[in-house]
Amino acid sequence: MAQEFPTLTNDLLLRAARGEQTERAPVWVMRQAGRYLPEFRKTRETHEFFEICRSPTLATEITMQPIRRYAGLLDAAIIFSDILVVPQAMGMEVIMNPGPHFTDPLNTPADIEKLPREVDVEKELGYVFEALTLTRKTLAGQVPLIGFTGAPWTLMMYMIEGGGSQTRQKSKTWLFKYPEVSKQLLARITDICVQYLIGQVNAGAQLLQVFDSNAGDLSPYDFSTFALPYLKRIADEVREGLKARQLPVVPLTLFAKGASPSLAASAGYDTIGLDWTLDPRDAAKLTDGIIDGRTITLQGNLDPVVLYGGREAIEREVKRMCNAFHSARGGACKAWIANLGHGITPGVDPEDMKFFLECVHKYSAVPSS
Ligand code: 1CP
Repeated sequence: MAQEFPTLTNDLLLRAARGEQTERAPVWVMRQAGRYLPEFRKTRETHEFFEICRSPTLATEITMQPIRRYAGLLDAAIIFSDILVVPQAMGMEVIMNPGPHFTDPLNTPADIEKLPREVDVEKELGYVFEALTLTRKTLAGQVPLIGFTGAPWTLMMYMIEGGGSQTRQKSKTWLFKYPEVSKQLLARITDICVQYLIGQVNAGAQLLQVFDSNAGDLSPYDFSTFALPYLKRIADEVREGLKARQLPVVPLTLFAKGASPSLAASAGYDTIGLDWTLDPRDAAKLTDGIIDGRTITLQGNLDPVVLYGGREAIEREVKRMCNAFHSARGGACKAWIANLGHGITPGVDPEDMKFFLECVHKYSAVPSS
């Protein structure tokens, strides 16, 4: 049964995620709690990255930083954590230095045997659940709280490469050389993601996002073989698990960066995230009706680098984005969650981020006449 939390006063995000028409587009930004904020850098001076993730008070504090700074302008909070807490829960050591680094990545298929067969998600990731519950209470219903996980393929890539990588050569080699072992690994990651996401809703998450940030490294065939089945399993099993536990069946978002929108949409999520290489009008045509004839909500998709272009460029490009999403929906503000096409980067001036949010408020509303 769901816990009791303060009533939500701004449900714009949830309405847009359900495909509804909204008075303006809800807006949030991937990595909104991050290094571009001086208050975040200050906290990081004295606290190591995963120490923050593991401390419910610190994680809540960081999650709240952009909500406080941009009060009334942001329409969602996203829990401060990282996708790499899942490999950590599977017994792998990850340090942030300054990017993620695995001390002992998977090198050969035999290394999979070193991973535990069963992972007690409640025990290993209970600190994320505590952070979600504390954040949800601290938000006091101001805006909905987003929970997330990395997608199986993206997590597998990190577990094999041992960190960020340009070519993904090691991890992609596994797909071609050891396809069956790769599928076993992907299935094991999927099992954990499912339990982890259900636990997040139990703890207070009101929408869930799956980050398949490395989807674009795969050909459409390989995406269909090594990413899609697991993404589908996550959507189906999370919904079933939520129903079985009498928890709210919250909206699900898939951000499969670089994947074809029609393939991504076929995974069955309520919302599909778009990067800036996609025209929203094309994406709407490719995704509409793919699942049960319904409208799939789109999220995105301003190029994050626009935020370095100065006020004139930000205003111009936000207007262009709004026009594109409006015309994708026949002139209405409907089934659209405004965001950047990927995470906000560390050099952005927080005042320019504020201006971006103000522009979305101003230009995403469609006059009613
Ligand atoms: O030292 C620091 O403070 C590190 C910067 C940082 C931050 C702020 C990292 C390291 N992770 C995060 C937080 C984070 N990561 C959030 C917080 C919530 C938010 O405000 O959005 C989220 C949702 C993530 C998810 C994440 N981590 C993704 C998926 C999203 C994306 O950007 O594609 C990925 C790929 C990661 C791995 C990761 N963690 C950190 C870095 C620098 C990276 C990317 C490394 C690489 O591939 O080169």
